[in-house]
Amino acid sequence: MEYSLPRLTRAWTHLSRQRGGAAGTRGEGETQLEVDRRMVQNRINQLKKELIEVSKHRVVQRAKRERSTVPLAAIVGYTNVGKSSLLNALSGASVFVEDKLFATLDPTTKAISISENKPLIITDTVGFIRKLPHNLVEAFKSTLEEVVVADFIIHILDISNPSVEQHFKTTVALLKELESLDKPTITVFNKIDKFEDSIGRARLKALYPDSIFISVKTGEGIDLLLQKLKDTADRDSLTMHLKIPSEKSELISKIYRLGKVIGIKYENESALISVRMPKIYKKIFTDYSA
Ligand SMILES: Nc1nc2c(ncn2[C@@H]2O[C@H](COP(=O)(O)OP(=O)(O)OP(=O)(O)O)[C@@H](O)[C@H]2O)c(=O)[nH]1
Ligand SMILES: [Mg+2]
Repeated sequence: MEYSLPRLTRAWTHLSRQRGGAAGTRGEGETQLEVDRRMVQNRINQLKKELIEVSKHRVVQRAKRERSTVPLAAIVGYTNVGKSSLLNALSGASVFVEDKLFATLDPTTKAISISENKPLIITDTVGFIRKLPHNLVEAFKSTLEEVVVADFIIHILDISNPSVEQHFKTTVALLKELESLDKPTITVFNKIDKFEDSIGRARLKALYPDSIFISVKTGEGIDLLLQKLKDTADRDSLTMHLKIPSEKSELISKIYRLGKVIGIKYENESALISVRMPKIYKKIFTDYSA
């Protein structure tokens, strides 16, 4: 609309036809073109207001999730590989968590229960592509931030796409940019219903031994993925209570970088910190257990 506004001269006949004789909307002395401009400008203003509301809502939701101790997984991958389909399949395959905390999650985020009393929040992201146009990076930022705050990553690929290995590299490069490469990652090859090449499949299995092969369409392998999610959530993230003396305060920023700080308070020259962190980092802080 911002693009079209200065170009309305030539388009106004079309607009007025579309509006179909809305007589009376024209203010005194206003030409048709002025009316059209005013209408477009009003629409732009309205959409901008709505966008601000959307991003406010997302910030609030994200802040809530960051504070919560529920593990958070982000589904990432090249565009069109089946990320959104997978999110729907996962939330369909498991019991929805009835909890006030999750009642207002935005549509791209679902809370599932991977086993008794073990909720997991899963969030969809925008499809990664090879060369993200620079002016779009800003627009995608809020969805990419979901990756930054995630406890672990579900990296999904379309096995039936001949460029699957290129897609793998593209996503890994973006994860690296988001400093999320060292998070526990589950590699998932989707659309096996469309891929009959058993040698090709064996080759991928050899290249990515921890990967899982699924079809969101037929449901094959979804149970394996759920099991893997459960294992990863159990195994790879834990809550630690640390006591950092003031002379080691440089560790605090490291804790913030590696984990999700749940609480922090200062007491007698020390910081007492509760943090959820991938298990792999636990050893760094063994000397500081509170
Ligand atoms: N044959 C087959 N098609 C699938 C499977 N999973 C998803 N699809 C189809 O793949 C297409 C893309 O699925 P989406 O879930 O929208 O993919 P996405 O990764 O969310 O796409 P973007 O959000 O655009 O990046 C849809 O037409 C799905 O129906 C599968 O297991 N097998
Ligand atoms: Mg999608």
